[in-house]
Amino acid sequence: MQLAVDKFDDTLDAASARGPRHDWTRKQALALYAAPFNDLLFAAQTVHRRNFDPNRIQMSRLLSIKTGGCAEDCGYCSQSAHHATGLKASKLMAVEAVLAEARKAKAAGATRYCMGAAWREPKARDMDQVVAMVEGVKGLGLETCMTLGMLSGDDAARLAKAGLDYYNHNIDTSESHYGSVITTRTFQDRLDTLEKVRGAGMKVCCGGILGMGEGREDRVDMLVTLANLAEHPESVPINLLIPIDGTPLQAAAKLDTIEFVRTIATARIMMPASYVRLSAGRTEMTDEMQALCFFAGANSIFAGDKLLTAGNPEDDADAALFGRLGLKPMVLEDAAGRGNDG
Ligand code: SAM
Ligand code: DTB
Ligand code: SF4
Repeated sequence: MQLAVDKFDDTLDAASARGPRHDWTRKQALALYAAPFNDLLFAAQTVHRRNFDPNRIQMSRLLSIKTGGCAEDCGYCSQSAHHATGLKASKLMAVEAVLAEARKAKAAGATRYCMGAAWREPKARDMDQVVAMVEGVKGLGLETCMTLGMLSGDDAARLAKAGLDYYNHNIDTSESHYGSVITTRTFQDRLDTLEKVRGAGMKVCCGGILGMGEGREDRVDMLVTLANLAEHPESVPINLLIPIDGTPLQAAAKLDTIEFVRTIATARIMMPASYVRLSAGRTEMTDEMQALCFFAGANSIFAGDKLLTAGNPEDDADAALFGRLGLKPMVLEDAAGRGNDG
């Protein structure tokens, strides 16, 4: 037993001595992921403390600026036009309406505002409106994030110029599981957009969803792809599938909680300076599960009672949880200079 622990310590020391790594093999990542749970969590918390204040959580707020009717067939999504989910589609919101929501989010303590659209990619005719949203939200003193689907190099450059700090574009799962979840685009399409986002100088928010019928090796492969990008994504959202009636994944088997926590801990170790976000699915998590995730290195959440179309814990519930755990929301000055988010 002791031998296993020593070997694990060696692996970790080797991992951290060379700084953030981009050359993970599946075997190395799987060895971390599958280590005795106490060793894994201790290591993840150690790495976390070297890079962040362990008791501060970054808070983002989400707004769906264009809901439903999406051309893509993502098997988990309420907004795909391919699935009969009963969701009412709506048009792109007016800029002023978005700014009114962003002001409320700021007053409620958010430091980052994330705007999502149910698009395969933005159309040329929508870009002026989207750019005005970025400029307006940025002008309120919030960090800006958007998720609009695939981007051309020109779109990415325009968004960056308007002041968009982050672009969210998830790889969602492993390359080998991808085709069982989405058929209207490829894993490579996602990587191509991520490169354009980087090329335009924006920060990357990229993660995935757990509990979509994938295996442990798929979860590990997803983390290997993220950690082996030329630069680690500054934010790594880890979503727990919210099963939506009418989608192909409506009856997916529930993921073991410990597997979820292992994924968070492994992400923390492999991408030591990234914000690891405990994202969708918190309404189904106990306080104890969320506490374990924070101990494992998650240091960001979506706050507010709505995600894009699905529910999220009420502010009161999060405030009570933070009180029990002695956690504090991060303010923008905390975020500057911590992690790789400087
Ligand atoms: N259309 C854009 C795109 O797909 O990139 C942006 C919006 S999309 C809803 C953003 C992300 O939300 C997805 O990539 C997926 O990871 C996550 N997501 C969507 N539906 C979900 C669900 N039911 N459960 C958990 N995560 C979900
Ligand atoms: C991410 O990884 N999760 C957020 C955000 N990026 C855009 C979205 C979660 C969506 C959950 C399902 C819904 O609200 O429809
Ligand atoms: Fe469209 Fe995004 Fe939903 Fe896929 S996840 S169907 S791209 S809104």
